[in-house]
Amino acid sequence: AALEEDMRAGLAKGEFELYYQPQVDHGRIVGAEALLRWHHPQRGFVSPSVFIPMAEDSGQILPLGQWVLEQACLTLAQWACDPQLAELVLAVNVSPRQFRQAGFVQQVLATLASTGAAPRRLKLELTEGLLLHDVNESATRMTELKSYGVGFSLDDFGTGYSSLSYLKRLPLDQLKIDQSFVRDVLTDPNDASIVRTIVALGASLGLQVMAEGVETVAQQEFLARQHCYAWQGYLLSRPVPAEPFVALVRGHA
Ligand code: G
Ligand code: G
Ligand code: MN
Ligand code: NA
Repeated sequence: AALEEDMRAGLAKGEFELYYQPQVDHGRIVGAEALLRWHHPQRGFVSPSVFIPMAEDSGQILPLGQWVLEQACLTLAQWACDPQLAELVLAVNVSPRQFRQAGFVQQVLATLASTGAAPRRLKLELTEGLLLHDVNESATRMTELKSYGVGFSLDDFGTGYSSLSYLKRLPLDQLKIDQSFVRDVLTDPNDASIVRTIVALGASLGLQVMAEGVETVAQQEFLARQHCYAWQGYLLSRPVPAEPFVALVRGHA
């Protein structure tokens, strides 16, 4: 409860910050995933794996998620002024409660409009559990946002229900292979099979497949042999604040 109170106050006091982890396709940085960080004045750095579930339970995820969306869109609007950054796509994690709240679509559209961010540069990362809660309602919300150009990625793919019939009913753009499969892809034949299967599934459904948690050149080369050229992971960079991220893009070009 104390930490929940601190979250509410911390948002007002500017203790939260967006970090950016580069996403690569065919060797070029094509965008980033925005990842929330909390610098607590007494506890120091608090991990999102601790405070996001708490925020989801308490409902604090609604203002927090809205803050993330707004920061991400402000960042996109800034990048749009710089030719080296203007084409980057920013992926934002959306929590179940946030996605399901009444008016979510209007909130995203209003945030895009007020910040001047281009909808095409925004990608929302959703999870299977969130989408399957009510597939028809999910499809309706996604289709509306998609008509403006917003993209959709299915995060942590392979860890959820693996009921595949819903995939073709949802206007997704991308599957993200969960990092648990990438971690042992070179040593665990099951994980290697799962990765191959997801890549083939993406190809046959016309979805881009992105691997996450790539830490070694050998993992990246395995993925490339499966014709998976989109990835993110510590091999290139950990999530970093906006300035070093921009420096990384400029240095990488
Ligand atoms: O960097 P990592 O430790 O950043 O993130 C841990 C978990 O927190 C991941 O599951 C990630 O998706 C989640 N997370 C990070 N930032 C956000 C955010 O802005 N919104 C939501 N809903 N989840 C986030
Ligand atoms: O649940 P989601 O996929 O949004 O969370 C992404 C999480 O993965 C974040 O905590 C992020 O910091 C972490 N992450 C990103 N790249 C790597 C990596 O190469 N290795 C590991 N172990 N974690 C990573
Ligand atoms: Mn994610
Ligand atoms: Na993930």
